[in-house]
Amino acid sequence: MKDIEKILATFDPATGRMDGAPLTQRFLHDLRRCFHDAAAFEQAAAAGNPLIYTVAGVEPGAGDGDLHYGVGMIMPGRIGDEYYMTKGHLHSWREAAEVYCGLAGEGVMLLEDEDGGNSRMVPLGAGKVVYVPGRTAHRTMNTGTVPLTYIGIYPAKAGHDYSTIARKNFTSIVVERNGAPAMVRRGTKA
Ligand code: S6P
Ligand code: ZN
Repeated sequence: MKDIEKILATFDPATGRMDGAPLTQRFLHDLRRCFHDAAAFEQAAAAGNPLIYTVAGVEPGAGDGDLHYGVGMIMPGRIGDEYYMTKGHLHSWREAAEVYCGLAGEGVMLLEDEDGGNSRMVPLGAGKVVYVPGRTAHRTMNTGTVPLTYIGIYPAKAGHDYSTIARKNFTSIVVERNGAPAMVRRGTKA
């Protein structure tokens, strides 16, 4: 059996910080070309480089049957009408699915078939579990006023493909409309 350090982890559901786990931090300048409103991005990026999200990652093993997981935290905020969000990715091993459990705060996930033909916005928050099927690009947004925290659990072999998203971005965006999140096609006015 694995050592207790690999079996048990302790995290703070309010902040997403986990004892002893490496923390990836993404700042606004890391998210260039993710947001649809380029002018709003440049204005915000000129004013500063705030922390947008963190992921505390746990990788207990790398075998065929192993799992990895990460506790994510996204700050509340928007660039123009678009909510703070993750870069988003496909898994390098395309068949790899993932389970997200919301811990605190309010948010949504944007799920898109790899061919971009089908987009879906799914709520993520305390009491919500989202199953992300294989071959599905996924990006997470904080639509609330406090940090959104969640845990994502995925096969150790999944890997992360960020380059496909960097090249094509998501077909849809999630924006604030009348105080609520709405999914619209990129490049259209809703
Ligand atoms: C990993 C899982 C999450 C994300 C996290 C940050 O497969 O989906 O832990 O890594 O939500 O998003 P991103 O797109 O920057 O990896
Ligand atoms: Zn993933």
